[in-house]
Amino acid sequence: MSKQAIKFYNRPAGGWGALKSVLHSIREQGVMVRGIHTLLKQNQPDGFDCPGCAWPDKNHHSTFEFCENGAKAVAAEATERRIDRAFFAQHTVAELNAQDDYWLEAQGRLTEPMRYDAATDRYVAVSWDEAFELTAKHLNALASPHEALFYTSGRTSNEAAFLYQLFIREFGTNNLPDCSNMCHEPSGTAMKEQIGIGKGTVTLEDFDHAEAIFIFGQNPGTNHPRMLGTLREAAKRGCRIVVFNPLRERGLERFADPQSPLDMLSSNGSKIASSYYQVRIGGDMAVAIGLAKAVVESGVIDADFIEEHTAGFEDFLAMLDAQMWEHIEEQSGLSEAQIRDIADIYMASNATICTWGMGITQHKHSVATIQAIINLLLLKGNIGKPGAGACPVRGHSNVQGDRTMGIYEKPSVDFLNKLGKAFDFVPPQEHGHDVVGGIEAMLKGEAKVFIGMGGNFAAATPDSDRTRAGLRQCELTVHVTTKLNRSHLEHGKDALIMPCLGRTEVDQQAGGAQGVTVEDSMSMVHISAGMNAPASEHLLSEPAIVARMAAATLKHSKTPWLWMIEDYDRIRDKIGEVIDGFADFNHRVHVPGGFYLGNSARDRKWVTATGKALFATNPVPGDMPITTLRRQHTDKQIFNLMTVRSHDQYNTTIYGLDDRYRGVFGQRRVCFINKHDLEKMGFTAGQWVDMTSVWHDGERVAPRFKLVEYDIPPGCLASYYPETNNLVPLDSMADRARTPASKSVPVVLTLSADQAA
Ligand SMILES: Nc1nc2c(c(=O)[nH]1)N[C@H]1C(S)=C(S)[C@@H](COP(=O)(O)OP(=O)(O)OC[C@H]3O[C@@H](n4cnc5c(=O)[nH]c(N)nc54)[C@H](O)[C@@H]3O)O[C@H]1N2
Ligand SMILES: Nc1nc2c(c(=O)[nH]1)N[C@H]1C(S)=C(S)[C@@H](COP(=O)(O)OP(=O)(O)OC[C@H]3O[C@@H](n4cnc5c(=O)[nH]c(N)nc54)[C@H](O)[C@@H]3O)O[C@H]1N2
Ligand SMILES: [Mo]
Repeated sequence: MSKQAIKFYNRPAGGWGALKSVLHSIREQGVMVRGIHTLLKQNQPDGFDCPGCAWPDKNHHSTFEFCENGAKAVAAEATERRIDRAFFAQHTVAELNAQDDYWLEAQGRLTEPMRYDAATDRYVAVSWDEAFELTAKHLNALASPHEALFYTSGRTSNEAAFLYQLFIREFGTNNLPDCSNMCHEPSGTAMKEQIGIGKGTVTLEDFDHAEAIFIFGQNPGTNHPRMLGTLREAAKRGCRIVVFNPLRERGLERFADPQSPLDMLSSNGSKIASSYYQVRIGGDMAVAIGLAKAVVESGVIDADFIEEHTAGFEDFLAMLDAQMWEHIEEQSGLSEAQIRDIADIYMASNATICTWGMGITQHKHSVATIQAIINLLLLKGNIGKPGAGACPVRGHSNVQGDRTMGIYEKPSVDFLNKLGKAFDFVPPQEHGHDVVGGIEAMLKGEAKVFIGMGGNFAAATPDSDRTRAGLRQCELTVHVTTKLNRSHLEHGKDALIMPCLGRTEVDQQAGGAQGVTVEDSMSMVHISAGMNAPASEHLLSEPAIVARMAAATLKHSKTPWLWMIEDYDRIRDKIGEVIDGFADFNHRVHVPGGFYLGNSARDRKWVTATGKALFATNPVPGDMPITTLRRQHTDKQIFNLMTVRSHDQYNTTIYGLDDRYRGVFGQRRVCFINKHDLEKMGFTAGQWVDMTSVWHDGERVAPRFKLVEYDIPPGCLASYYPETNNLVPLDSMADRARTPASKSVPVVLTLSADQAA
């Protein structure tokens, strides 16, 4: 572990530092030989899909694509460390719960199913049959199937997800909250309404043809490192790359590609962003509207496209006309002149891609912001032509596929009808709970059983104290999981841990070793097969866990659950029957590289109410939550806090305590703050502060963060998730999409009572 330090980082992202870090994580997990062998099978036609992120790789081809954080994800799964019943006998749950997330993760892979024993406050071993029977007993004892919540995190394969949603719907509910609710939900909501499909319209090849790429609210150097390789190629061709981010993120400035000897030998790597705009937190909507205003004024639009393919243009023009530059400047933090410069880049480009991440989606106005970005693309016909399009960059490696498979609390009638027909049952029609709704239902005692297919619900969700109280009130919590995490310790009255195989491991079933499939951020579907020996002989695959849980619970099901999992081709045949675009699935998925699912908007087929792409007319918000609060509390200095990822974490999984590119070492409890704000508050860098959120229903506190002076706009702060999740109020969320607004948390800072290091 590194010593605590704050050091300015001025080298490019990637480079030797990344190589060093990979070797370090492999060594740390004790898996030198196996680790390297495993890495060589990552994203290969005969290998497994990287569990790191959802960025695609070219045709799943056979040259080794290096990615530091993908390597960390793999090393973490392939670790030699194990926790078994002896481990749980040594520690009470209260003791384990006093440990931090880094420690919990570092204990290694879970090896056998465990059940909570209240008498000793310990987890004790239980057989799989007993675990499934206990789950079935609780589920069948509920007054209504709607009293159960079934969460999904986005690593779950298509096959497991398909079986899981089928089980849940045969059980009788659409309560399928998932990590998407906290992630790209607003992208789906916004795009479905405007262009008729909630997925990105570009493929990786489009990045070879784009003349401009606009990157909003994303930190690929850490979260999608392979994207930097793509951006580097584009930059080298002369493509203009414009970045919008309150923080100066190193990976977006310079990158040394470990694949490139020249980059590795130069001390400076390659330049990525041609221009970098430090917008104010939540200011992107104002930027996009300002850009549209400038473009329309100049008249450089694609009039034929607008005429033939869009609706709502007149209303859109009227809305733009009513927007005042003063208001746009104030909200965006950029000047009119800067916005006009960017508009010039946009107008000069014949093919522009806009990408975005959590810096856009995790705000109150996220849906409207994404719609403003889509409006901008529509103005120049930048959807459905080579080198152009909308690119929401997904997080979890199969989060998009899970949605495609029906992990959704608001399924369409058409989907339910097909599912019911294929499996001869009547699916429930009423919409279910999303993440926030599920937490509220637990707190009201209306949800009593929580089942988590992967993920870490207790840590990833907002308003941690409340969420955890909700989980503790449940009759039963069940977690299908690979490693120990907070959610197993903030458990229900009865609780089960069901350890499963990871993606790098051989999944042996009656019909032989099985592969599973995943869909990346650009709708490519491919097969993934592990090759490591399972971490323990007691592990089951996710599909097997779902099938056995379903068989134990659903006494009258006509679905041949156990037969389906003998050979996953059988599951895929059914997927082909139910899900659009998956006809002949088994045949197509075995073609090396997989297949493209297609995208209607890319073909300029608009599956919307009007049959056209829609210009949305949301104006620049007059009521940003932070502004309203500042007006109401003139006695307080209210900051806008964004909760972001460090370089050494995967969501709630903490791999290490460094955030190399931001110069933070050996620690995580830091708060990035502007120099002038430090002066204004009379604070100095290195002091400890407590953060208290300002909200209508009381205070929430996160104690002790070290102040780090940083290049960030005034009034804005950044700190890591999940340490700050307790500050995010449950009802602070995106309009319409209900995504927790974890990138705009109003907080005040006070010096901590204890200033000792
Ligand atoms: N190694 C690693 N890889 C990951 C993950 C991980 O934790 N670790 N997580 C995965 C998941 S699930 C996801 S969703 C993705 C997340 O990947 P990102 O979308 O990159 O997520 P964040 O780290 O939350 O970073 C958001 C970025 O948005 C900026 N930002 C915050 N607020 C605003 C704003 O108002 N406007 C603008 N323009 N920018 C803003 C922040 O400064 C930061 O650079 O990564 C995936 N990949
Ligand atoms: N404040 C704040 N909160 C956020 C965010 C933020 O930016 N700020 N980001 C949000 C986003 S974008 C997301 S996607 C969510 C993430 O929320 P989740 O998806 O719920 O959280 P993860 O941390 O990715 O889940 C990690 C756990 O997954 C389990 N796991 C790992 N691999 C496997 C596997 O192969 N199978 C199974 N069954 N389990 C596995 C391990 O036990 C590990 O502990 O968090 C959200 N929360
Ligand atoms: Mo995510």
